[in-house]
Parts: sequence; C-alpha cells; structure tokens
Amino acid sequence: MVYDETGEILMEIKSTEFTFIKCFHHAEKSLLAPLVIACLLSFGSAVQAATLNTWSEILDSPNDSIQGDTVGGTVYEIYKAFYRQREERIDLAFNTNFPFQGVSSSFASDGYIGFGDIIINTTGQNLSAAQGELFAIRAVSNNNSAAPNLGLLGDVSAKSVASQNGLKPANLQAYNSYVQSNGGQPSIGDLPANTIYFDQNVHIPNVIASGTWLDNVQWLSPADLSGLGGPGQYTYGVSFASSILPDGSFIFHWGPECNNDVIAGIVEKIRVPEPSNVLGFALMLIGLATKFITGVVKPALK
Ligand SMILES: [Ca+2]
Ligand SMILES: [Ca+2]
Ligand SMILES: [Ca+2]
Repeated sequence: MVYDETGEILMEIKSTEFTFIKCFHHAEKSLLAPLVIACLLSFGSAVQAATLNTWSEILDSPNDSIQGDTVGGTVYEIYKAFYRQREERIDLAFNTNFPFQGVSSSFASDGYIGFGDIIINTTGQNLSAAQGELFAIRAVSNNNSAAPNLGLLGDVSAKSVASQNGLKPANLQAYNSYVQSNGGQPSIGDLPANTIYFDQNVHIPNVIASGTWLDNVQWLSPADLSGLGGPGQYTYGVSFASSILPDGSFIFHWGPECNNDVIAGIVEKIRVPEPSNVLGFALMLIGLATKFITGVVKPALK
C-alpha cells in the first residue's frame, strides 16, 4: 500500500503509477495546467524505453469485470494489452474474453454490446482536458460510435455509451467500489482504478462523439500476433500508420461499450528517421568514401 503526504491511501504499487498519481494530486490541488503537463512529461520519462519491432505488455486486473451479479472472469474480462511500433505502423492488441464481434445483451438498449473505440491521448493532459484533441480508432461498424466511418480519426471528442449498454454502477468510482466489494481488484492497465486521469464522477468515455477521419486501420493477422497471448479467450488487435501520431509518450484506453472492464496503456512513440534522410545520409557517406579513395580528402590521421 502507498500513501501520499496527507496520509491518503493510494492504490498504486508500481513507481511509475505512483509518480502519475502524485503528479495529478498536486496538479489538481494547485489547478496549475503547466504542472499537469510537466507531471505527464516527467511521467512519460518513466515509461520503459521503447524499442522498434518489440511488443510491450500491459497488464490489467484478471478479476475486475462485471457481468450481471458476477465480478471477475466474465465475458468482458480484459487481461492484457500489447503495444508495438514498427517503422511505419503502430500495433495495439488485447488479450480478453470479449469477442471483437461483440455480444448480445438484454441489458443494452440496442440489445448488443460492441467493441468500443480505442481512444488515444497524445496531449500530455488528462482526458477531460484533451477533449477535441484526441485520436481514436473505430474498428467495428456494430457499436454505438458516432464516427461515420471506420478508421483512425483526429480532433476527437469522446463520450461514454456505458449506461445505455447496461453498466450498473453510476460512475467510475462506483464501478471500482462495486468490484472491490465483490472480491475483485479493479485496475485500468497502467493506471490505478482511482486515477485522476479519468473523471471518477462519470463513466470513462469509450466511443467517438466527433472527429475528423484521417486514415484506414487494419486488423492484425495471426502472423502479426504470433507469440502474444494470455488467460483471455481471444487475442486480436489493429494497426495504423505511425506517422499520424506525434513522437513522444501517449496514453490509450479501450473497453467494450459497456465499460464492464477497461484497460489503459502508457507507451511511447519513438522517432524513426525518414527514409529520404537515411538515403541522403548513405549517399553522403558514399560520396565521402569516394573522396578519400580518390585523394580529394586526406585522412586527418597518418
Ligand atoms: Ca480486467
Ligand atoms: Ca450497443
Ligand atoms: Ca480493468
């Protein structure tokens, strides 16, 4: 258990999460926006170093989903998220019991709980402050997203459709309490359940309310997902053009439309040299080598 200087219990265990919470507690009290940004930037520096073409794994509690009166291990349970940056693509994948096609539910007003949109925040601010500046992916047509087309959108505002899809607790705080009082341990991937990255007094926004379409996304193939897995029944994911996102740390989150489990990851997009720059540098080296060989440039050391 971790406590802050006022004696308040923080749920965090990992040092990076502790830094995050401490930052937001201070920033929230001081109401200084620059401090929020500074905190997120410092938090970003705590993100494990990103390596091209290597998957990183984000763990979620294995028992913080809700289905009817059941807590933990339900059809909505999310166990892991995975993140990988290739030179031109970013891949996001999930290990979960939730099928990407969604599930029928009598608790949903439309009788169906779909795959929520994946919300991406590159602003260094909490989610409420970043509204209108988010990126997001609508990957399925059978959900309650307001995005008119599938794909990756920018300038996104996100909204929650959790209540209309049958979520019982009134807000995130109530959801966490419900899970805890029924023997589960709520978490939101890299974020603690009581994070102030999300407004605890409302449901986590889980679909696109508005935005500008930017590009198509692709579902990852079984070969792309090779080596990934976990306790969940399914592992699947999407990829999109890495050039669309700015370099640096960002936070993404995802869950089914009902928010009966949610996972978030704090990851980093690293700068990849432009192919033209690499080519230019190679040509420069070839030119320099030619000059050495032809004697135009003499080596400094004899
Ligand atoms: Ca979970
Ligand atoms: Ca629905
Ligand atoms: Ca969770």
